[in-house]
Amino acid sequence: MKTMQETEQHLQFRFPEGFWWGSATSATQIEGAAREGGKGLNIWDYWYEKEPHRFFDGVGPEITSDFYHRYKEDIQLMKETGHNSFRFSVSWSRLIPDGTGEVNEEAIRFYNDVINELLACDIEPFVNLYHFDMPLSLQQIGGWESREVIDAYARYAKICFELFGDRVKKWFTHNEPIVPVEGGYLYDFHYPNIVDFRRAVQVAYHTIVAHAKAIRVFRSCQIKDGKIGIILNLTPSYPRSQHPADVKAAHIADLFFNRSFLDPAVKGEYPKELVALLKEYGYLPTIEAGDLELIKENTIDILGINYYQPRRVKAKEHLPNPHAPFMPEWFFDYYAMPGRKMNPYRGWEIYEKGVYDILMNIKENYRNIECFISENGMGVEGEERFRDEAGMIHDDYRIEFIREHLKWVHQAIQEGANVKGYHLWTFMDNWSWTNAYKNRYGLVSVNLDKNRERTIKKSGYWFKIVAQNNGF
Ligand code: BGP
Repeated sequence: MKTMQETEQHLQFRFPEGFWWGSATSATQIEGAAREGGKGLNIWDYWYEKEPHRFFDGVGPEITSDFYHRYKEDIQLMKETGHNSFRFSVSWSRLIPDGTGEVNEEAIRFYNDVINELLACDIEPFVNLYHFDMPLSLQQIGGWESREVIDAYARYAKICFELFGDRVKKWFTHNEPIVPVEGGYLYDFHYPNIVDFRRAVQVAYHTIVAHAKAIRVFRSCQIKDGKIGIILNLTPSYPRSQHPADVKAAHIADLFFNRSFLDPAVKGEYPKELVALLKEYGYLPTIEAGDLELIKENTIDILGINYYQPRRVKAKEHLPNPHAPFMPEWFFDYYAMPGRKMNPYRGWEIYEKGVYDILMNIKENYRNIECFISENGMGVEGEERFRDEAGMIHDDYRIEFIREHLKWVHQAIQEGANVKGYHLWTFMDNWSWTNAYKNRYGLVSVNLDKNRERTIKKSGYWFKIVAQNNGF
C-alpha cells in the first residue's frame, strides 16, 4: 500500500498551500436546545409552533442534531474528517434572547467553548452572524422591514466581534441574504409568508444596509488579522439559446438573483440596470440619507460562494398578466434543459462547471476578490438505505459530486481565480428549514432512530484523505 507521502507526489489536482478544507453549518440547523440555555425564540421556533404541518414529517427545530450538547464529540469528528476550518453561525436569539437587550451569559459560555475546542483541534472557526434566524421579538416589530432592526443587528454584530474577535478571524455578516427575501416575502417558504414584491425589495435593501453597518462596526473594532465578508448563493443564469430574447431573460435573472447582493457587497453599489428597472416599474426601495455612502464605503474583504445548481431560463412566452402580482418572473420563464444531469435523490440539477463559471466571473468582474466555496453539497433523500451492516453509509455519489466540483475549482485556480478554500454543505446531517431531515448532506450521518448516533460516512473518510493531501 502506498504511504500518504507517496500518494501526495502523484496528485493530479493539487490545491494551493493553506487551502481551507471544511464544512458549513448554521445554528438553527444543528444546535437544538431551542428552549434551553436561556435562548429566546426565533421565527423558526414560532412558525413551527403555529404551523407544524408545513415541516417535513412534522419535525421542528427543537432538537435538530443536538450540537448544543454534543459539540465536543462533533469537533472530534471534524478532526477525523480532515477539517482545518469550520463555519457555524451564532444564534442571535441565543446570544441576545429578545434581540436588543441583555446578553445571555450561558450563550457566551457555549460559543466560547465551541471556539476554544475548535482551536484546540487546529480547526479555524469561521463565524457567520445571520443565517435566516430572526429573533421573534424583532420580527414582531417588522423584521428586516424595520430600520430599528438594522440598528439592533449592528449592536449584535459589535457584541460578537468584541466577545469572540480575539480568536475568530473570519467573519460573515449574512448567509444567502436573498433566501429570506424570496422565502419570507415572495414565494412563501419562510416566515412571515408574505408575498409582496415591494416589501421584498425593502427587506433586501435593508439587509445590505445592515451588512454595511456591521462592516463599519467591524473595522472600528480593529480585530487583528480579521477579515469580514458575506456568503452569497450565486446561481449562474444560463439562457436557453443565444437568441437575444433568451440572453436578455438570463441577464435579468442574474440582476435580480445574483447581482442585487453581489454588486453592493463587492463594488459598493447596485447595478445601474437593476436600479433603472426597479425605477421603471415603480419599485425602488425607500433609501435614507447616508445609506448609499455607507454601502459604498463598506465593501467586503472576502466572499463566500454557495453553489448548488444553475438557473436555466428562457424568454417569456406570454406577456405577464398586468393584474398578477409583480415578480422577477415577469421577465423570464424557467427552462428544464433536456438532458441535464439531475441528482436522482433530491431533484436538483448537477452542473459542475457552474462553479468554474462563477469563479471566473468573480475573477474578471469583481476585482478577483479573495473568495472560497462556502457551500456545495449533495442532498439525498432516504440515505439510510445505503448503510451497511457495520453502520457506514456508502455515499459514493457524494464523493463523485465533490470530486467533480473540485476539479472545476482547481481549474479556476489554475486560471488565476483567488480561491482559498472549499467548505462542504455540510458536516453532519442536519435539520433543514421546512425540509427538516428529508435531505441528508453530511460527511457524518446522524441516526435519528438511534439517539442521533453519529457515524462517519464513506465520503467523510475520503474527504479526510483529500484534505490531508491537499488534493487528489
Ligand atoms: C442553503 C442554505 C443551507 C442549507 C442548504 C441545503 O441554501 O444556506 O442552510 O439548508 O441550502 O438546502 P436544503 O436543506 O433545502 O436542501
